[in-house]
Amino acid sequence: MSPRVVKAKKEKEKELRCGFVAIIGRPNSGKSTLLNHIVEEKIAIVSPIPQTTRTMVKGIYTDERGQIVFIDTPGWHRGRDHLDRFMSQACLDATDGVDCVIHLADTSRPIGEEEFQVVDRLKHVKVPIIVGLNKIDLKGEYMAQYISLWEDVKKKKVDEMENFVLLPLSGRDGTQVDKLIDLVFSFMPVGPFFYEQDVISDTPKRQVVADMIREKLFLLTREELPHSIAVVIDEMRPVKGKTTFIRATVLVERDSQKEIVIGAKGQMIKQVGIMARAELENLLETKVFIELYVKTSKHWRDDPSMLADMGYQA
Ligand SMILES: Nc1nc2c(ncn2[C@@H]2O[C@H](COP(=O)(O)OP(=O)(O)OP(=O)(O)O)[C@@H](O)[C@H]2O)c(=O)[nH]1
Ligand SMILES: [Mg+2]
Repeated sequence: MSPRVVKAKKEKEKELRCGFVAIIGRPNSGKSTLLNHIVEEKIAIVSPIPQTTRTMVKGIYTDERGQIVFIDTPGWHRGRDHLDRFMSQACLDATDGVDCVIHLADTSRPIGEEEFQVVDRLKHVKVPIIVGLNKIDLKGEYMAQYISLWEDVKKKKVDEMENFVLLPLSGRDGTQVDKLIDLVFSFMPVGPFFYEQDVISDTPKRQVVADMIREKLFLLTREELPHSIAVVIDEMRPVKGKTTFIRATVLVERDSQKEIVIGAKGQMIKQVGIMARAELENLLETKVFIELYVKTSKHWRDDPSMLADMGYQA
């Protein structure tokens, strides 16, 4: 690069605002949906079942103003096993070293114990906090509760708080998401890009594939079953350049759950494969062939080495 180009690049970088923002909230508040809307692609799985996201997922937004790395986190909840602890830790770790935090609240539901815990954890955060009053398309019946909760914790009225903004929005239909991005940019420091401009995520492909299959299992199975499910990718390879062959094992905790996941005459697992394939073909831009196996593994949620194999490790 010539000295002139280097100088021009440095001048440009002086104007760019680039930084990290963590999206924190209790399970099901819409964090992953918001992330997908921001990057305009489905990079994080979404389901109506709480505790869908199990790892941090980065979504990178770039425009002429700079670059924001949004970090989607597992919903904050207390649990007893290794996986629960890993998920809560991932949520807390995400607030380290970021330039801003978005506390995403579901205004269609009253505040609960988990919300108190989230706010209690965030009250000492030094960086600016944006409270995203989410799901405003559902009319935001409980919005006032979230505002009072923060006022009680900070012992101040909202308009007296510094570095603190409330923003009603909908991550699903996009209401005020542009405004959210504007606000986040206003809190980003000046500096160069962290990622190439066309990168929107850095999640490894195997993790994305495992998550997509797990999402279909979450959508098709009911109640407590999803929390007993994990997906391990045993093999993933290109075949003749045009097809991706994927062999994966679905782990469940009990034999009775294995029967449900397989379904009568294998119908359930077949449906999971069909739905996952359609989405993965889009994502991988190849044809996809999936082989799914179901296995009982009683204590996978509490087995550190199995969790590490699945990418659930610190
Ligand atoms: N009406 C409405 N529903 C939404 C909105 N955002 C998310 N949802 C729904 O809320 C449910 C949970 O969404 P997720 O994006 O998976 O929530 P999450 O906070 O990532 O959940 P965890 O990963 O479990 O912590 C899904 O059924 C979404 O379709 C919204 O703005 N409006
Ligand atoms: Mg999520």
